[in-house]
Amino acid sequence: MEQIQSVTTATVESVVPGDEGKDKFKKCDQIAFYRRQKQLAGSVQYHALLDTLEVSETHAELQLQHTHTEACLLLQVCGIKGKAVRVKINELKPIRARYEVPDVLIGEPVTQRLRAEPRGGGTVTLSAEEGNFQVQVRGHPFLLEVECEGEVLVSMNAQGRLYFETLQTPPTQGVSSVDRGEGEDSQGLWKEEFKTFLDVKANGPSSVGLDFSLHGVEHVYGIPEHADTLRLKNTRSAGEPYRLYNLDVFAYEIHSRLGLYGSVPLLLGHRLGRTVGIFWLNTSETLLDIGSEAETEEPPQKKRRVVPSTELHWMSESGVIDAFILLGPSPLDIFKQFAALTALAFDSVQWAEVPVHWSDMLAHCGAGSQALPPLFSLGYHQSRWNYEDEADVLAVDAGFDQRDIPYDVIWLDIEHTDGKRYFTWDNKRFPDPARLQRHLQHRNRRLVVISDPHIKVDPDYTVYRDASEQGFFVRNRAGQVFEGSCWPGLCSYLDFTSPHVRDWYSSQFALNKYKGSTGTLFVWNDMNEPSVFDGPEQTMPKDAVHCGGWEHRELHNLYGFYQQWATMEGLIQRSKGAERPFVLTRSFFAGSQRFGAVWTGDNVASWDYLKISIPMLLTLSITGISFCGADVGGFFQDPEPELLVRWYQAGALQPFFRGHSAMQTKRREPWLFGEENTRAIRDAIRERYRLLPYWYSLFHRAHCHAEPPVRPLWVEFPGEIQCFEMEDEYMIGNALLACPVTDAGVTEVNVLFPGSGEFWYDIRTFRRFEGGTNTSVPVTLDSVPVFQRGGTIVPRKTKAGRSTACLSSIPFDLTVALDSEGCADGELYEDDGRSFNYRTKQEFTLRRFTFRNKTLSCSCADEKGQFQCVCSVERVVFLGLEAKPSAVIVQQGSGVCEKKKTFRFEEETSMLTVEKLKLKTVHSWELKIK
Ligand code: NBV
Repeated sequence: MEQIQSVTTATVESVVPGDEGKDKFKKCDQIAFYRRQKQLAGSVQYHALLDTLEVSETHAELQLQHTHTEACLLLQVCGIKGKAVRVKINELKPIRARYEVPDVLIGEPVTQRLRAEPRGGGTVTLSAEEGNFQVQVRGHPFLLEVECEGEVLVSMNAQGRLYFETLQTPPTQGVSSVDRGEGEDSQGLWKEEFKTFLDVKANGPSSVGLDFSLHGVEHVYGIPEHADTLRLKNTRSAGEPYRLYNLDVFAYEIHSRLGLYGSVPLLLGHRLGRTVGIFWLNTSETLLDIGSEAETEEPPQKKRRVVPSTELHWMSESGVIDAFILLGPSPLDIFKQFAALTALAFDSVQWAEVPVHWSDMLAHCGAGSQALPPLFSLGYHQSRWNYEDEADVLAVDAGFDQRDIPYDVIWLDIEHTDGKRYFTWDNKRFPDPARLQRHLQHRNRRLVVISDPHIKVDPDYTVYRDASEQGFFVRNRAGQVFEGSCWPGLCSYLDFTSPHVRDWYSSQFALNKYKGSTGTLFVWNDMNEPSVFDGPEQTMPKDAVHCGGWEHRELHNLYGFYQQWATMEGLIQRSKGAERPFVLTRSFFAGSQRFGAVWTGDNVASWDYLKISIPMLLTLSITGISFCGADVGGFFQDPEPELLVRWYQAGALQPFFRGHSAMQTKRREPWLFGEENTRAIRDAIRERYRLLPYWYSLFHRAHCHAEPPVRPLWVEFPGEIQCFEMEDEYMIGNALLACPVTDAGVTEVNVLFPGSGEFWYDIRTFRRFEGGTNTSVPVTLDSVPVFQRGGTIVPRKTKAGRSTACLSSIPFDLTVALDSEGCADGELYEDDGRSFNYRTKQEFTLRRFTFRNKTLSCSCADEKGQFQCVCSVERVVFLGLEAKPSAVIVQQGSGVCEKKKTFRFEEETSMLTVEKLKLKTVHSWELKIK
C-alpha cells in the first residue's frame, strides 16, 4: 500500500487539470451497453397491445410487444397528483427480479385514477382529472405522448429507441463459453473488459433505454454532476454523451461530460411559458444523448406542436425504466413536483401528526426537502488537508480572532486519524481531541472530521473487526469480502445499502462509542463514489455484490447517498434527536438533500475553475441539492492572491462556504496574503455573516417549499430569453442578483439587469439600474457586484460577529428596495438555529415585511410559530423613494404608541435611512413615511 499511496501523492503533486480523465476513465465507445443501444436503437420496434389495457385506482397498464422477438414488456402509467406522470416499463415476466431503486422516493407517490378512452387511429387516451393532463398511447408503433392543457409537451419513443434487454439464463457452458473462438463476447453481454479489469455480468445483458422529445424546448439543464455549462450541450455535435456514473476524478477536466462524484438524473427543459422535467429513476450507469431537431411530425399532431424540440436518449446499464414527467408549468412548480417525489415538502406534512419523541421522529428525517441546516453550517468553514495537530488548529482558530475575521468551523482531514482508521485519532497530533473541541466550543466554534466509507483491513481495528464479524462488507463476485486499495492501504467497503449496516454505522457516532468526539463534532463523507484506487475507473467493480445479492452495477450511483444518510442518522441519534446534524458528502444521488450538504470535489486553483463553479452549483441547486459549494481557492495548486480574493467573494455568495486545499499546497489562511487582500477577504466573509438572516430564511424556504436558495436567472425570469443561457450571474433568493468577478484584472463587469420595467439597486453604492438593460459596472478588488431587486426587502445583521452564535444578539437592518409601484415584500425566518424544536415544539417565528402606501409593516406569517427572538430591527434603509419625507413615524401595538423618528435622506440616491429603532421582529409594527 505504501506504494499506492506514494503513487497517488506523486500524482497529486504534479496534477495537470483535466489530465486524470485522459485514459483512466471510459469513453462512451468503451461502454458495451452504449454500443449495443446505439447500434440497435431505432431499428427495433415495439407495439402496444391496446386490448391488454387495464385501469386500476393507482395506474393503467398494458403490454408492449417487440415486433421481431415478440418479447413482452409491461407498461404502467400513473397520473401523479400535483401534475406529474410516471411511466414504468419492466419485463412482463422477468426470469429474475430486476432492480427497482429503493429509498430514493420517500414513498409511493400519490396517484389519481386515470380515465381510459379509445381514440381513433389505434390510440387510447388516459386522462387525469386533477391537473388537466392526458397521456396518449398509440399502438403501432408504440408512442406515448403527454399532453397538458391541450398541448403535447413530451413524446416517448417517437424516435423508436425503446430498448429493453430481457434477462436470459446464462449460456450453458457458463460465461467462459462466450469468451472463446467465434463466441468472443464483443457485445459485452456476459463479460466486459476495460484495461486490465474484467467485469463478469451475473445477469448478462440487462440494459434499458428510451427517447423523449421535449416539444418547443431548446434549453435544457440539470443532470449533475459535470464540470460543464449550465445549459446542457447538444451531444450530437459535441461528441460524448453526458455520463451519470459516480467517479472520483481529481482535478477534473472542465467542459467535459464525464460523470463526476454524484448524480441526479433530473433534466429540466425550459421554454417561454413552460418548464418540464424528466426524472429518470435509475441508479446504474446512465448515459444521456441530447440532440435538437426541428419538428417534422405529421398531422394531426403537427397543428398542436411548436418547433423546435429537444431529443433526449436515456440509456442505463440495468434496472427498469422508471421515468417521471414533471409538468410544471413554472420552474418553481418543477422543484415542488420533484421534491414531492424525493423528499417530503414541509408544507405537505401535518407536523402535528409527527410524533414528538425523537426516535419516532427519525422515521421522519426524510421529511423536509432540503434538510434545514444548523445555522453554524451556513457560516464560513476553514479546512485544509491537513491541519497538522492540535497546536496548529488552535493557532488557526486564534488567527481568525486576531484578524477579526468571522468563522464557525475548522476541519480535519484524513491525517487526524490513527493510520486512516476512521473513528480514531492520531494520539501524537491530537492527544486530547475532546479538549480541543471544548476549546472551540467555548468560542462558539465546531470541528468537522472526515469519515470515509473504506475500512482498513486490520483485525485489531474494532470498526473493521465488528463489521467483518457481522458480514457488513461488500463482497466480490466469488462471494469473498471485497478488498481494494484506498488511503489506509488494503480496505473493505461497508455495504451501506443494507439497513442493518446503516444502523450499525450510525451507532458508531454515539458519543460513548466514538472516543474523543463531543456533540460539537460534525462529519464529512469523502471518497464515497466509492473510490477504490485499484478498481476499474478507480471505483468498485460492477460485479461486486451487495446485500440481497444485488450487483454493484445496479446501485452504483446510490452508494454515497446511503453513507451520508447513515452518518446523518448517527448524528441525530447521538443527541437523542435534540440537535440538527451537519454532514458534507462528495457523492450523492437524487434526494441526498435530505441528508446535508454537497461539495464539488477536487477543483483547481485557476480562474476557469472559479468560473465553472457557478454553473456547477446552479445545476446542483435546480436538481434539489441546494446546500452546495465548491472549495474556495481551489483544491489543487496555489492561487495567486487576486484569485483567492475573488474566490472568497464568490464563495461568500454560494450556499456552502468552505476554504479547502490539498496537502502539497502552500498554507492559505486568509491573512497570509498581505493587508490589502486580508481586508478584502475579511469584508467578503463579514458580508456573508451580515446576510445570514436572509440566507437562513432562504434555507427555510428550501426546506418547506423546495425553492433553491441560489437559482439561475431563467428561474426568476422565465419569460426573458436573454436569461436562458446566463451562468455568470444568478439570483440569491428572489431578491439579490449576484455577479461574482471570475476573471483576472477586472475593473468593470458587464451586468445584464433582467426584468424590463424593474429596478435594481447596487447594494454598496445604492445606485439604481433599470431592468432590461446591459450596463457596465466598475469594480475594485474589494467590491463584487450584487444588486437588490426593486420590490424586495432583505434582512441583514448590523454587524458580523465572530461566529454565527454572536448573531443572536446583533440587531437587524432591513433594506427595503422599492419597485416601480413603490412597493416591496420580504420575510424573515428565525429559530434557535440548532435543534428540531422548530418542528416538535413550533419554536420558530416567520415574519412578513410589506411596504405599501408608504408604510412598512411587520406582521406574523405563520401563527403557529412560538419562538421569542430577542433581536430588534435597528435600522431601515429605503431605496428608491420619490421624494424626501416630511416625517417618519413608528406605530406599535394597535396605534396606541406613535413616535416620530429622525431620518436621513440622500437626494442623489433617493435613499432614506431611519436609525436607532428598537422594533422587535416578533412584534407587529408599522413605520410610516409621510
Ligand atoms: O482526504 C483527502 C482529500 C480531501 O482533502 C479532498 O477534499 C477530497 O475531495 N480527498 C479528496 C482524497 C485525496 C484527493 C487527492
